[in-house]
Amino acid sequence: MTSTQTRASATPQLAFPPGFVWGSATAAYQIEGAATEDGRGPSIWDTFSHTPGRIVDGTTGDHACDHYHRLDEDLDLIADLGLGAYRFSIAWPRIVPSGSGAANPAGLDFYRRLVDGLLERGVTPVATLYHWDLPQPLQDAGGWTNRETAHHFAEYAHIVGTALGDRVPMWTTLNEPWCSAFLGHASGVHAPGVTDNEAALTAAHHLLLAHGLGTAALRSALPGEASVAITLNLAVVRAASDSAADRDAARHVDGLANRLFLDPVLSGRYPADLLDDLRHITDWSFVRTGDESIINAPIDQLGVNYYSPTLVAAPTDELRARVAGGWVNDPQAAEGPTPYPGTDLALSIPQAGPYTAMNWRVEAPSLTELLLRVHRDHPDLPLMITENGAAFDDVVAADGAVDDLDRLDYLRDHVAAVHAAIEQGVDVRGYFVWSLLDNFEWAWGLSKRFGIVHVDFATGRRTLKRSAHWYREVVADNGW
Ligand code: IFM
Repeated sequence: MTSTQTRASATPQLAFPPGFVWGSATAAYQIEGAATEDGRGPSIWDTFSHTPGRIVDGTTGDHACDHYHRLDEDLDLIADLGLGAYRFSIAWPRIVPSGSGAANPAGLDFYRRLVDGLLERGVTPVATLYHWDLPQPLQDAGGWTNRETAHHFAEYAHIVGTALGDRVPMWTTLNEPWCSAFLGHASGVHAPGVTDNEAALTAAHHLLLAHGLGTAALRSALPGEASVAITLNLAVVRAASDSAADRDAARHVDGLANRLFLDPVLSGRYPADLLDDLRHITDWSFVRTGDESIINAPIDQLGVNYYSPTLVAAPTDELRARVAGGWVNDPQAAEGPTPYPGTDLALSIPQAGPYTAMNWRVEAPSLTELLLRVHRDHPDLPLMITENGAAFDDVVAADGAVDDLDRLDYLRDHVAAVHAAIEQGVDVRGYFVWSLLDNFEWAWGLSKRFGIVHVDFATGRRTLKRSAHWYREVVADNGW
């Protein structure tokens, strides 16, 4: 076996369309470190990670991968992998430390250096404006439950678009607003750690409003040819059985995970069934006349993040008791409220393996299924896989090598699943591995490794894992 063969090496050759974008992705709080340097203000993730008990291994993003100080080294790494594009996020608290008002020139300079460094190396920069690091002063004023936050986001988007618009061709407003809304405000396992279903639904709406207002603000600052997108973590939601109750549970969860975001962004209206499901939680009065049209601002493509399918059932007393007794794949989910408001209608239940180190089921064909579904519902919409990848418990050999065959197989099978969707007519323009580097995996801290590049968090040393060597060949060959 050569260094880049996989256990699935019998897979037939796959050629991707010319111009297919191969990249990798990261996010500011997860890699940058330098949390208090050059005028950066605190974000909700600084507050949350410094709160005892919030992060499984007690770590914070204060240093993470120290990317802020190792920028040139990481840029060389990106170039060495031959990536066509690199997706990074911009830390709002570096640009506007108090959340609103004047920009911090040192913060803009950092991203100028990053973008210029990519361009010099022939790599296309893909910028995400919001990957969860809300400036703490905005949280102190209500965060995403306060409508004003959406307007502040648009001001920030305009600042960044004006500063970097001449050199960044692809933009994403929000990364995974489902997580910000529901992990942040319903289950509370993410910052700001709120557990209030009405707050979660309010936050979801204001995040979507921020996307709409931010898209308009960006477009007013960007050259006409720049592409603007939103990235959603879409779900393949399956009913645990064919019973009417389980199918209804799956409808409800599909509404919260997918349609609550897809429908207003792409069609300008919230899904009626979901509005009805949740009237016992909220009267939706925070949705004002005209908001859905703002959210429906035209986008050039949709970013899709995908990891694993979801299985749901209507709760029975027996099921509730089993879940309360810890019968879940995700230990975090066992301990607190669910991220799905209205789960008197549905429960997320364990699935058969194989699993990643996150206990997420590995099932690559579900990505094809998801892409076909989005294409069926929105046939003219170009798609980009803005994240896909897996955490595994990597072993570093005595010579420093990381032979991460599980990750390599996961990536290979999911890239093949993207190819299968393209063959069936889905317009998928690119694929970004999550993640370039092992990094700060939110509530899991530094304990879960998603990188194709190993990071020794004590020394900062970067080592290409076997999956990175494999990916470099895939990028060079536009497939295999
Ligand atoms: O690490 C996260 C990323 O920040 C957002 N998408 C999912 C990844 C893995 O959990």
